[in-house]
Amino acid sequence: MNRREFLQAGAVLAAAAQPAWTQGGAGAAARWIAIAESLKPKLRETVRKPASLVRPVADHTAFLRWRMEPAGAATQLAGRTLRRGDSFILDFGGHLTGHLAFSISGEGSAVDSPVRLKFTFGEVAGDIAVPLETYAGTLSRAWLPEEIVNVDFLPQRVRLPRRYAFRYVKVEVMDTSPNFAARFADMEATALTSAGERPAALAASVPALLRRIDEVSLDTLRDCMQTVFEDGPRRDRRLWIGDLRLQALTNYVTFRNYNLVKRCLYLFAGLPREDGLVAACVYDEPKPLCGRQYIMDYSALYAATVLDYVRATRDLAAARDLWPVVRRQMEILGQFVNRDGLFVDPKDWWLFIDWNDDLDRIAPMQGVLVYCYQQALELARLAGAEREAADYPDRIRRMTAAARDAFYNPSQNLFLSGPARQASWATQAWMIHSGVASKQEGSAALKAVADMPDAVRPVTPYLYHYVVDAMLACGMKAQALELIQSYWGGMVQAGADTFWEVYNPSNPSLSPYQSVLVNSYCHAWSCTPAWFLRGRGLL
Ligand code: RAM
Repeated sequence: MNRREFLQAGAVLAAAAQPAWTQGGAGAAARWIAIAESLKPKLRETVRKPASLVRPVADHTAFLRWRMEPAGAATQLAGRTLRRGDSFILDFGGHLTGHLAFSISGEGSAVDSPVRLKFTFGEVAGDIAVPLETYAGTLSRAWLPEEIVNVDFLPQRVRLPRRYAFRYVKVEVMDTSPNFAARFADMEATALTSAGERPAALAASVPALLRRIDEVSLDTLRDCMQTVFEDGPRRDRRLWIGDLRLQALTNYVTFRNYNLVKRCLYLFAGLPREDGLVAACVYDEPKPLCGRQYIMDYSALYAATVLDYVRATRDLAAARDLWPVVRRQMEILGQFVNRDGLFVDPKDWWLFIDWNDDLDRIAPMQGVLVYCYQQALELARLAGAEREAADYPDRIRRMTAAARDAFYNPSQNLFLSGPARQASWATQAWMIHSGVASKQEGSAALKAVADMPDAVRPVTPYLYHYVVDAMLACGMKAQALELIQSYWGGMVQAGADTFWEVYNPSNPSLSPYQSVLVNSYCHAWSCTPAWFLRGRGLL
């Protein structure tokens, strides 16, 4: 079931745990957390100055319905005095994750009351233009990026303690004494990241749109790289397996912070459910904690994330260390495969795959499982533990054959999922990654599904990543490049400085949480064009 059905059914976030199990022997979890903590990075700080003053303008031709219009140079601010009710909006010229600081002084006969200021931070123009009071989404409103600050004594240098993800900041003087005005100076942000040296830009001979897509991917990844690979610095700020995998891949060909990946893998290993299942997400503040949400496809993809890391680094000690964790995932998830080799939805687990609620997840989940058994088998080889995975080849064969029987429709060149025989992009992609579809079948299926107006399409860059990657696996290089240009390029053309959590070109108000005000516009899982362009020979 998808997230909505899962919550409606009142299913507990933690599906019933199995008997306790200690992966890697007693004390392993504590040792793994200690390793993870020893790799906690010190963040790099960069001072960023605002580029200009701006004002939002409603624009029905803009994808997100708002744009910013110039309203003067940022330096004009120093010459302005602001009274009760006055406000201004600064544009930092690009996205950042960090803290805002400014100096404030007073002018007037007497400073007989504090100055009360309201700050609103925006990743996109609409965040500033639409009053946050209208928020009616399903996530806590405490995520909304606003802050009221009282400054008692002037002049003063003020640094906002809370970290924000933003390009724009609106400052309103809510109140102060009537015979007094405030003056702002030295507004600046300290941007934070654990990304190291930025890789060189793509060659000037690369088409401009692709170069911009690459740049935006790098900025997205940079701003999500904090003390863990966060899913989005605006909201959640958490380490999720699905996001981590895609960030880590991109990181291997860009910032190359291998230790940050290792830290994240060990955090998951050290914070499992009682039975050894890795959580879908973990927190690292105030201390490493298990997220206590479990997503079946994410637990499976832990195997792929570990294998990617070992391939990128040849860190065989980590392969040996983490193999028991991977093995345990496959053991737990294998219980949901019946004797015929078919995945059976237990109905009390969250299956993610994508945020599209209409998606039938049975065939994609089968594909994820087959793919992850293959990844786990390869990891077992590298860890010198192939004997412990002795039954995997047979499982993979059985599950592949069962998938072909259950899902393949040769007359339509398509793989269809569930009782309604649903055609979706997700199903074709995962049938390809798992090898259930041959190269020829896969490319025919991807072409067929693209020509079906009613086929269920992805709504997130996360699933589009797996579609582009599936195209490459079937030798469809030109189509892969085209999709990157139209999908990620579509966000660039809509003004994205960093790539978004959800993007459905035909629905600008799509939000998994029923309000775009809480959508994240710098989202980890959308950074992979840089990986495709730099690491997959797409250019
Ligand atoms: C979103 C998170 C994260 C993702 C989960 C499934 O809420 O932001 O990106 O991994 O959903």
